[in-house]
Amino acid sequence: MHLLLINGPNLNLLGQREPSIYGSITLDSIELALEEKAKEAGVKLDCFQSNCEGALVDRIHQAIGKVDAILINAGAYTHTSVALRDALLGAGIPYVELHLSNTYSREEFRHNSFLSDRAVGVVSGFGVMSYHLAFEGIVDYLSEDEGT
Ligand code: CA2
Repeated sequence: MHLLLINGPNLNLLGQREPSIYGSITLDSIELALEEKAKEAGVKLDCFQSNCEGALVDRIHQAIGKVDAILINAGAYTHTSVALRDALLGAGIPYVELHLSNTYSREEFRHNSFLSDRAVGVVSGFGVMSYHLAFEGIVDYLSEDEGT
């Protein structure tokens, strides 16, 4: 099983700014912990972060035919990007949308997602744990597929 974790704009600042909203753990340590978890589960995990919409689209295209599923925290692009939606649907790769914060308890503009209606699942509001829950959820989902 091969997974790709994608993080969008500003998530490289994790642990350095606004700890009251996003926590004090850095993106590097989130990725390291997930890589460790993936290793234990016998899963290959690639990680990618960019602040640029086009770079995120390009990375999704590169995953076509190579990756079984994508875990994506698209950051603010979640609420704005038809291009990311088109890339994910065009790639035909199952994906999980995830967020550190509960976007529904925040400003109204964060209540819309261009990704969630076609996601396998959405995890929002559990801080760093959202990444772990998304990982476990998609591994379980893909394992059930393998069994049928
Ligand atoms: O809760 C999430 O994970 C979000 O995807 C985070 C995005 C926000 O636009 C979404 O509505 C919800 C923002 C990421 C910004 O990350 C920062 C981290 C530290 C300091 C400043 C920004």
